[in-house]
Amino acid sequence: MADVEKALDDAGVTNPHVREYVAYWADLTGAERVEVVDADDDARLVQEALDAGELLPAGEGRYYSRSYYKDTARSEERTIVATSDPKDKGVYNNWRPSSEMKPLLEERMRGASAGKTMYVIPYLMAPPGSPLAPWATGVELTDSRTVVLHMIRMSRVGVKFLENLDDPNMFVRAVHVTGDLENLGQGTPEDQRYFVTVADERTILHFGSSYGGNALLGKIAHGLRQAAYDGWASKKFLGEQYMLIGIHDKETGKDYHICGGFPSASGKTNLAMMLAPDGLGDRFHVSFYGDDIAWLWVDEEDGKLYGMNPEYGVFGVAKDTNEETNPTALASIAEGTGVIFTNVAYNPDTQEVWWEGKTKAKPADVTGWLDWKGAPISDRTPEQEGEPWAHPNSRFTTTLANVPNVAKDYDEPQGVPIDAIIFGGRTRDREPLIRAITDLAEGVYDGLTLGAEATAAAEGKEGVLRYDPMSNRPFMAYGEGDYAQHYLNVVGAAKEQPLFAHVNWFQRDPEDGHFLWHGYRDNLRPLLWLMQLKDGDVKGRETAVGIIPTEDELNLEGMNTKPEDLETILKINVPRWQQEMANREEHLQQFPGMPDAIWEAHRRVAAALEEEV
Ligand code: SPV
Ligand code: MN
Repeated sequence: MADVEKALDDAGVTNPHVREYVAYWADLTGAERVEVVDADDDARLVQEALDAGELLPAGEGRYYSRSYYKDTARSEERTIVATSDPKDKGVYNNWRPSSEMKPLLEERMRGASAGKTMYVIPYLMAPPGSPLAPWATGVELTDSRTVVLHMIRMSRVGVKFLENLDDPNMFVRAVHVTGDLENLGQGTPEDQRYFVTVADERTILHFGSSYGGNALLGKIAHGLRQAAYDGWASKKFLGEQYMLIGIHDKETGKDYHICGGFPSASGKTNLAMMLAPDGLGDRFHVSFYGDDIAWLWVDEEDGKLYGMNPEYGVFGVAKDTNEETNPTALASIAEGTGVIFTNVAYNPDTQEVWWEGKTKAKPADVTGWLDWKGAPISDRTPEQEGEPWAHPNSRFTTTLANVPNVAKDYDEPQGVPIDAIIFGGRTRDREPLIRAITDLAEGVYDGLTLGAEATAAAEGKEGVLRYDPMSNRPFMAYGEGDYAQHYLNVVGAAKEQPLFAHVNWFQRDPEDGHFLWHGYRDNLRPLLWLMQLKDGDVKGRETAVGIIPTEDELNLEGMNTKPEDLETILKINVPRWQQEMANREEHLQQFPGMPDAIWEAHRRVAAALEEEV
């Protein structure tokens, strides 16, 4: 058995609650060794992982890992929020009583780390000194070294984050046990996996996966589900799946900060890492704070709404990342960055990696290339020709500091004042390029009715949205009605209200299907308009669903958009919107206790649309 006391003593862990927690799980999981890790251990752990074949070299200071082929994504069906209060049950949180789930997880985890090392990862999901740090402290226990290496990139890791806690018992207990991946029946009726957040006990128990979102417990389970619950229980903050950027106007000296939620595959990471388009780069600088999570709160002293990214790195989708879509992401995974690639294609002879969309064409010479499962491309039969080389959910994991335009103050404890909260899906019609919303309840209503278009991948009827409220559908921790009220309360407490806006980069021509807006770096243009609106420098045009820019208000310098395309994306198709309103009503009706303010906002928008006919 592991000598837990010695491992904790050697690492200088004095907190008795942490010691007791580690000892309990070391005993239950049957781990052979216990090792407390610190970010400073990275180089040694990388070398150990290379020696063990868990990582493979992908050029200087770049690494490659492959996960078990049935373990490549988050599993929403197996993810559960458990508490002792049935009132916490929501539509999306898969609520179950904690009295049922805890014994079940303990049973799965008992003895499951036999022969393995249990790593103890003290972490902080916040810049050090943040007013939200008490909710950001956690200790992940994992039996996977690859998970440790990812956690070191994605969160701040070290024993020092456990020192001087106001309440020494206030840290998230996050237990990850990989399990026997080849015998877990992933995706079958006998699925053995469980990913449980026992939210009212601040305990996370994840069994049966070593893939990112299931295993990096600081990120999704703590950073989103637990944080959402804690923010509500404490009445102090929101934990949202938002990107966060800064815009600096060199002419006026002003700084703006915008955060926002986008359902998967709506370009959130590309937006977060965008640079100003060539024509505007002399005047505006865009800086990167985060691509996936923001915690928002109101400072009681100055009454401003603040936001910060609790993460320390980026766990980005590799597919389609290239010089046009995301040049800063490419720079952040260059040689020497310590990046870890997962499930992309790999060439052990040349140590190169490749994914669909990295370059227009696949590498012409297939010699040495292996697909994400490790099978040689040269062995493919003609029928396998069309199969992707990389898994569609293959990833790169790199620290924020590697992103060339990372904000200078990304690590500062005070966070940044939030000027606007934006939502955006991928919608082929109806949604204009941008519509600004000045009313809080209408903004929250807009977020609650956010969705992504049904595609072949996510089944549904074409043109009908798969609603993803606030892009939080997989991370909802408590009832949606309570969530809406809490959102109204937190943001409503700000002295200066942020603007809300809905954006859409994906409208298509109904005839030939071409995108009506170029997107990528040009997405800065509507955001600049939004900031001008905030400053009172433009007025826009009022519509039933918000304020939209007039054509001459948008700065299109250096861009050649066809006038007819521009006209389409700056207009409201009222009959199409009225159709959508009926779907929204049905969507909102499933949530008990939705605040009156949200229903009133819905009715106001519906009535305004009637008037616009
Ligand atoms: C997401 O799926 O939204 C992610 C990646 O950000 S994961 O950590 O896998 O959840
Ligand atoms: Mn995400």
